[in-house]
Amino acid sequence: NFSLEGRTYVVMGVANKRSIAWGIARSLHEAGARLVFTYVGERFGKSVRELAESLDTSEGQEPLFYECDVTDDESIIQTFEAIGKDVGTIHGLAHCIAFANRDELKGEFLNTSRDGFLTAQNISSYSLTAVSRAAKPLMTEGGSILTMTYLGGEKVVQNYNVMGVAKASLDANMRYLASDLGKDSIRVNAISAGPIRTLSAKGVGDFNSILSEIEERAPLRRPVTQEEVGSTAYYLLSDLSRGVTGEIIHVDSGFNIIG
Ligand code: 0WD
Repeated sequence: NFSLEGRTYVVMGVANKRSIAWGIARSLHEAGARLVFTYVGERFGKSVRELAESLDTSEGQEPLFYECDVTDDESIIQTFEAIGKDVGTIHGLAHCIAFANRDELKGEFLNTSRDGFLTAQNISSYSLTAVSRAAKPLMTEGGSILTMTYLGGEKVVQNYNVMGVAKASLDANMRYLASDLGKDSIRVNAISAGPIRTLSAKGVGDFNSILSEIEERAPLRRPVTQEEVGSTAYYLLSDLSRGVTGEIIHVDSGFNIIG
């Protein structure tokens, strides 16, 4: 029985209905999970509340909301303390957060500033370490942590630049966390999603040509959807994947195998 009824998952990074985090949230919701959302800033707070209200929730599935800025250690600690007080045990967490300055997601990587480099690493990679540490005490029955990565961390993808280096860091970060947390029955994995048109994707230079290359060259000849990422997230966050940790699963229409 791989239903998520009676289980609670934290979903971080729903900005709007196009967010990958929202695809993951819907998939967990359909499997019966209770959802805890974190957001940054009141604008996204309003948006995630409106979205969550559209979910048809049964008893015990009522969503909860917390503001959490992952650049701030105190904010992370307070958020997870509050979640612990309100729901007790959590069974997993989806980390769907990344940021880089828009002007460094185009042109030559060579021009990346120290500040821009550190910002991308801080929000897009280190946050997984800090959040996992804060979430661990709530995973008293073991758990599953999921992050979102991209091919640009494995291979050079034009314009992805500083974010590619942050994703390479995130991938290693995920593996070291998997190694530390395995003894507590906590698994840590990543989904490497193909390009999906979201708010964050808008910041990447010439995103349209990245998408059209998928249509021309990926084995499935089409981009993936938030729902497809959601299905694999359900697999990784549920006991279906109980023997899997430290893994990156590509949900990318097979694009990563093409040379
Ligand atoms: O093609 C794509 N869209 C892909 C995205 C392909 C492969 C991977 N990904 C990754 C992204 O790099 C990211 O890690 O998936 C994750 C989710 O991204 P998304 O769904 O594409 O983007 P979006 O809907 O914009 O959500 C990212 C959110 C932020 O939205 P904005 O637009 O404000 O950057 O990350 C959150 C925020 O909600 N975020 C933060 N959360 C807490 N503290 C912070 C912060 N300091 N900064 C950004």
